[in-house]
Amino acid sequence: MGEGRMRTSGGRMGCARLRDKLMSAEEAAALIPSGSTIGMSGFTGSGYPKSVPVALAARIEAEHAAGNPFRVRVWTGASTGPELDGALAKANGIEFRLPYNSDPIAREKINRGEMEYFDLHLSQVAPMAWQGFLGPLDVAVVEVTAIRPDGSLVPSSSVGNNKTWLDRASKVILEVNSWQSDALEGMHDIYYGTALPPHRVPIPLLRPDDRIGERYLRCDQDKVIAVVETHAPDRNLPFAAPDVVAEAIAGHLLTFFRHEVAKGRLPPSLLPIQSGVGNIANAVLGGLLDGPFDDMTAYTEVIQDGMLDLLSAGKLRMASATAFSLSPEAAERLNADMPRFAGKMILRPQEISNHPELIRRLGCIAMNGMIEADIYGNVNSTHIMGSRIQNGIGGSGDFARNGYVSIFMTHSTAKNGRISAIVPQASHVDHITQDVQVIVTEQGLADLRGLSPKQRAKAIIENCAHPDYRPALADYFRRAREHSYGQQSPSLLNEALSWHQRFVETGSMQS
Ligand code: 0RQ
Repeated sequence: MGEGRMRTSGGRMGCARLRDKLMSAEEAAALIPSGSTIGMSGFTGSGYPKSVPVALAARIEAEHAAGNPFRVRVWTGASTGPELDGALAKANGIEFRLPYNSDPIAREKINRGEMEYFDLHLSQVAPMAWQGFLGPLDVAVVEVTAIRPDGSLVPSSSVGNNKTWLDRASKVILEVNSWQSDALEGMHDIYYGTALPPHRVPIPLLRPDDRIGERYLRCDQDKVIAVVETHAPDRNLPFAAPDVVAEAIAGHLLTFFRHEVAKGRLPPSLLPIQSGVGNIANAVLGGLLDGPFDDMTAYTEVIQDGMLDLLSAGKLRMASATAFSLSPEAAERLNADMPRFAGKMILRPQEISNHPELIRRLGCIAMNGMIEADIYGNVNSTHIMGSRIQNGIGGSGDFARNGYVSIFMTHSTAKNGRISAIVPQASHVDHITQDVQVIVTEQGLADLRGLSPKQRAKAIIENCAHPDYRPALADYFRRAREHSYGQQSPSLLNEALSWHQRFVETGSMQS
């Protein structure tokens, strides 16, 4: 990692006044009172503070051991890492959490009812904070790459809600992480033009590569109570190599894209792609690497391994996101080669990367994973058996409702075939049928555009359901058509959720 691009004096701590606030993570954590609402940086395991949360967790454990209650409320960009959500949840220190979590310890606490969790659209977090809907923000704890001589901040590997946390919080703690490449400087585009109604104006972004803001985060130096130096990597989980199921899903999607281009409904370079994270999403990006589409763009939440490959190969012209989500190898590759990638990537606040106005204007191709879909195409992205949270809705709703075409992907079964991902009725609904246009499993693709509910059911059962479950779904639909109270979306109310109940009771949806 190169040093010395932005430095005038003081290395990454260019501002003398803020350098005076340098202290240990323990000293900084001691400045956070119990009951505080803390806005932390961090999005999909990148750019989250790595030492103050650990020190805070240790302090909380000590307070608990001494019989003193101590819990905090935690807001972030999205998921973070074990040093933040994991450490604080393990210490039983989080009373309330928003807007997205994928940490297994925090997930368990939420599902045991020991932690309150407000799961919301990622585009809405900053506006809701500004509107005052979420209450006051006491402290911001934000990782940055460097502090410049004028006190402005070079953002880290994610932007998330940092602009809002820095502006809204009464006090600010900064972690300056020298592990982050200093070549990140200049990659960010921080838009300060948002306002509350009735003063809102159109956001002047017309193409994914437009720059509409500033390169640095502003920060009121008077609010900074501590600066902590760190040198620690982002979470960077390795990706599993795409399995045959993921590759089959990618194959169906690429056929669909070719078909849409041939029909003139998509341009040859497609439209800006949004892709979720995970095995299937990565396989789709891998498929695009070998596909016929050139000069593509991405307007998305995260830049993952597959996007770096597309950028390297020149298939993807540029990618706009709010964060990286890379495997350790890809992170190393990026850090080593950052200047080459830098001109092709823009990191923005999540209220901009996920903004409904911009997603609609740009015509994003939204591709997201799901837990289950019902035969009418209602999609559940968040809850297992209707009540256990998996992660959260994340940005899937922002992109699904506003995209040019909205695609959901999943294996047709889960838990070794004991669960069907296509069910008579979704046990929880995040995306209503109007927001779901294409469903893809390894079995095939159901193009639901322009179809009525009964036509959708036929397409989903025939194209997407696993053969082990297809006859039972077809039988349910046939009987629903005979006995349902109404015939717009035929349903047998006393049977619609019986597959889930069977799983809860027997460990399998199979009868
Ligand atoms: O559980 O870990 O206990 O085995 O759910 O499932 O198959 O690994 O799939 O990692 O792609 O996640 C919807 C959760 C899919 C994800 C979801 C169980 C399964 C496993 C994970 P185990 P897989 P993925 C853009 C937008 C919402 C956020 C979003 C997600 C676990 O895609 O969080 O879209 N989406 N953000 O066994 C019971 C079923 C199941 C099931 C899977 N039908 N019933 N359990 N599982 N299907 C994001 C960005 O751009 C950042």
